[in-house]
Amino acid sequence: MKTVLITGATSGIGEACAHIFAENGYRLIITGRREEKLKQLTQTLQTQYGTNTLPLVFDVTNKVACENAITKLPTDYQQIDILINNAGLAAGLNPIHEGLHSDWETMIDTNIKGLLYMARIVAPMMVLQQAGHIINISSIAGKENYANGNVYCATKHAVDSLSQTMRIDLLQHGIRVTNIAPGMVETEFSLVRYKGDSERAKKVYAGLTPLSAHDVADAVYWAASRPEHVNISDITITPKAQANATTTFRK
Ligand code: NDP
Ligand code: 8X3
Repeated sequence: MKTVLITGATSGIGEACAHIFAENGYRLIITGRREEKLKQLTQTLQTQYGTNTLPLVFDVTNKVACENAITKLPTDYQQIDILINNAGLAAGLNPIHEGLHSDWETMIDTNIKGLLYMARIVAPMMVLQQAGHIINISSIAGKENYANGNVYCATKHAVDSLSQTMRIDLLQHGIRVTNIAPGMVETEFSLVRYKGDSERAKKVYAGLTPLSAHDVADAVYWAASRPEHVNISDITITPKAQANATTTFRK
């Protein structure tokens, strides 16, 4: 049985990935900061699919917490076959001259440093195995830029770049690296970006059908389930109503 570690599984894309991998017979390590949500998901996965799930509560911005969680895994969970670096967020949407330092730090610490901490802990385990798959959830904001997206876009460009360089560094160790770049996905993302303003969050998706978290999880699972000799480098996935980061068709 293969093991997948999913960061940020308490909602959205990470939670949908947990379902699809559980449904397909994987053993799961799910992480996030919200303990209650992780507990509930563990229970649901057990009930729906009979999945062995290890919930780990930690903040990916805390390097020591990441290390403590992953270096003390129970024996059954020590061989990680797939790491899905999904935990991430946007905080605020301000022009650069009005940006909040605290928002910038949160995004840089989570989207770049958190992803790096996890890769730095898990990649050596995969190197020992001479096998593994790292799937980084970047964004269309890692391919293009949009007004007021400044630091969020920069963090996702960093993820895109790291996916490319990880692929080079890990090539000789038989480790696959995939970058996933979704467009608009209706999750808690906009609610988090707008700090709980649900009306503003809802407007992001008004007049179009956004991707669901499941749509993205489906692409993640497809990349993970290709034959061993195949590496899917990069997937950009948008709703039909979104042509690029800034062009949408709304009815
Ligand atoms: P959600 O807000 O629904 O989920 C984000 C997840 O990340 C949560 O499980 C949250 O868990 C976790 N997370 C955030 N910060 C931390 C942290 N410091 N430590 C641990 N976990 C953390 O959003 P999405 O599912 O949409 O986002 C998932 C990824 O997809 C992100 O990287 C996002 O940038 C990316 N993305 C999203 C798009 C969208 O339109 N929704 C489009 C393109 C990319 P908890 O709060 O419990 O810690
Ligand atoms: C989330 C999608 O377009 O808001 O990464 O940046 S977008």
